[in-house]
Amino acid sequence: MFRFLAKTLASGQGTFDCRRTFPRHLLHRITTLAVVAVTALFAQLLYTTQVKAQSTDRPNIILILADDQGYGDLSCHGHPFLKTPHLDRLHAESTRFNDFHVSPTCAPTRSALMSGRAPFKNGVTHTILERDRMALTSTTIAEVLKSAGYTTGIFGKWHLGDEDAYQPDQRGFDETFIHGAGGIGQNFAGSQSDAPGTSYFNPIIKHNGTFVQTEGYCTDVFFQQALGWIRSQSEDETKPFFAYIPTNAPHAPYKVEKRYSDLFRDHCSSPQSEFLGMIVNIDENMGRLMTKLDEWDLADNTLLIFMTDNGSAKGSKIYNAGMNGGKGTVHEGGSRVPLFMRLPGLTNSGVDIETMTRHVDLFPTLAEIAGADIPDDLDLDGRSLVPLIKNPRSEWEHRFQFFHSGRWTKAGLKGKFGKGDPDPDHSKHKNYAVRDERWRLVNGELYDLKADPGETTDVADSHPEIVTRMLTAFDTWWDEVRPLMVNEDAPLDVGKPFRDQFLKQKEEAGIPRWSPPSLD
Ligand SMILES: [Ca+2]
Repeated sequence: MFRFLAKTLASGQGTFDCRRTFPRHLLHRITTLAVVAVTALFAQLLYTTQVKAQSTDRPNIILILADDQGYGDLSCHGHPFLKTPHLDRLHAESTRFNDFHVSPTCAPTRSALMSGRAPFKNGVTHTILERDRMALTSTTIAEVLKSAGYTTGIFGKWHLGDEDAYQPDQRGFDETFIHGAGGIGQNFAGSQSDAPGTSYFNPIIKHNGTFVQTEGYCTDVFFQQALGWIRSQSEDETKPFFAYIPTNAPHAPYKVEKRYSDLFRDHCSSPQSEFLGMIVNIDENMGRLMTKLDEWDLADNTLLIFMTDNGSAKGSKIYNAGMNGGKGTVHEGGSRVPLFMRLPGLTNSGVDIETMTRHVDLFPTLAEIAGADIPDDLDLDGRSLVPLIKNPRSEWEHRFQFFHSGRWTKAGLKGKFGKGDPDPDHSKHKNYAVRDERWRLVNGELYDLKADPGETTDVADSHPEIVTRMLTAFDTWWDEVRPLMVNEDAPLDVGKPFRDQFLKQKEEAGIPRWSPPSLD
């Protein structure tokens, strides 16, 4: 019926014939029916478009951040014997940022990711000694996403301050399931000290302010909890979620079930075999996550991101994808890490973006994808990656990126962290780097990455004008960040919140067992 009417309307000849053959009242009736049908068709089309727009306007966001896994620690990046089939699948289905850089160590990268600003501007100049605390004036991406209606959760490592005011529940996260800084079971001068007796197996976790005794391997526990939360959030289709899953693995100490490290018995010795085994376990959890997203019909409306927080801690000497340096260094291998992004309808499978990008870019990127307004007074350091995602060859204005390992001495402290010169300005030209699309200036040495990606030959003497331009930009940057290092003189006698709260709860109420959410 509808096809006939559409055909009749579309054909001038048909309409003319109708006028000649059909009585007027019948012709009028057919025309009315046709108008109603076409209107209904347009309404249906409009509705379909609106539904589709709604589902991609505010996609769910899942951000996986592995700890200390480098660019080379993946089979899709050419590793000679490590197999990561699930991350390889995500790599194949993603837009890949192949020249993506973070900071040389942990807390600095996390602060940049959360705030969209250079780590030093958040006061984060170290991973310990209260210098991991992200300034309370910083606004987090979780807060911005919440303003756009997102529900937010963190599952794993926060490492931006253990004191209550610095904890993620005060920084925009609705659901928190975390261990203490810097890593599971760690203990340093200052507030850092995880719950006593915790470990990579059966870790004690602070879940929304209450300590629970979990059962299982740390990475498995974080993914299990995150997946349960994702599933419960997905029941409300009107409210998108942001799940941040920063794993503690494969950070030291290198503890993992023997069946994982045994995979590498013929290739390398301990602790490299455990390190790679921890990555295999992460890969399995990535597989479980992607399977569940498919099963729960969430994959099409979820931005899935995988990245890591610094260069490889234990893998760079086995395979480093041709780069120089690993975790903690300001060479390429210290900061260049994987970044895979998958959101059907926005990203495309197997697309490579070679433009240099940075951790601070993710804040404006996620805000744009989520349709969240960034407050006017936020002075962000990054740029949205959306134009590059839409067109990998889009115009991209030249910019310098700056790297500094920080970690200078704490004045008055006994032991190795108190030895040396505590003045940050005296460390300005130690362990720094400046990058643009072609060059990397590393502690005064200049490398032409186009010709020499492995940074083997210093060409500073041949290009003094490039060195001068990069050093001038670095001076300007240092002058900008230096006044914002608010944690330099932070007192260390502030108690140990994780330890103290755990002991208090144990005494008063006991430590309940964790109830793993069912995923079936
Ligand atoms: Ca790390």
